[in-house]
Amino acid sequence: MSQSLTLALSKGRILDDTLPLLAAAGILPAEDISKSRKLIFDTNLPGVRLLVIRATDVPTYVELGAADLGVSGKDVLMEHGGSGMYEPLDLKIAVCKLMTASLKGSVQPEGRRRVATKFIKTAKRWYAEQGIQVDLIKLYGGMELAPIMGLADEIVDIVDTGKTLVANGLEAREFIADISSRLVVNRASMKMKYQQIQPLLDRLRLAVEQRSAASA
Ligand code: PRT
Ligand code: MG
Repeated sequence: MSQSLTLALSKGRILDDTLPLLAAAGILPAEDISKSRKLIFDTNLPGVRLLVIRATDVPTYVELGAADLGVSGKDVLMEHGGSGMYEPLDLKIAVCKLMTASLKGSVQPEGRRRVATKFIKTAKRWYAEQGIQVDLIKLYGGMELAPIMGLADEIVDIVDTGKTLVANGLEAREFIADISSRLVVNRASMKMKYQQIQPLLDRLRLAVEQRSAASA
């Protein structure tokens, strides 16, 4: 008898890269996710369901067992900080870097630095490691605006091509972490549903390898 299996997917840009990987691993949504307002989707596999939710909510669903598996950005996982999950596979999608950035050519103040970010916990940890004293300012988006408006001396944000920074007169300064999306698995599910999860992991691992090989 096969048990049910629930995968929590991050909507937004990660989803576009996740669906081809799932397809290559043999999991197809029963309907077009992009054309639907639904949050739960059946798939071609009996008992396997997809949740399409806010990226920042994925670790919560997986850690608490409301989903067995999830796809989540490493930035989101670092910030969530939970321990109730395994992270068995780097999906190598939505690749980017977490960096600090400030106004082009600006010099950082001698004293405490004001840092705007949505990654408060990650930034707190990183600046402490560097021995830099900061006042953290929580923002929910558009971090680039903060140095321009004098709200902050520096930001911590995701950088991909760097075009957003340039367009706003900013420049990247320090590298904090390489980011990509990861498959996460609830610890209890890994034990209880190992028979179902293991083959899926194998197929996904293969799909990731084939994708890397194709783009190399
Ligand atoms: O919208 P919501 O609040 O639900 O979540 P979100 O905005 O975090 O979701 P979404 O769909 O934007 O996806 C974010 C996830 O994708 C992140 O958690 C990363 O793991 C990953 N990712 C990969 C990125 C980027 N690349 C990226 N370039 N997330 C954001 N960006 C943004 C960045 O914040 C900046 O504004 O793109 C801009 C920088 O891009 P470049 O190319 O100009 O450098
Ligand atoms: Mg967004």
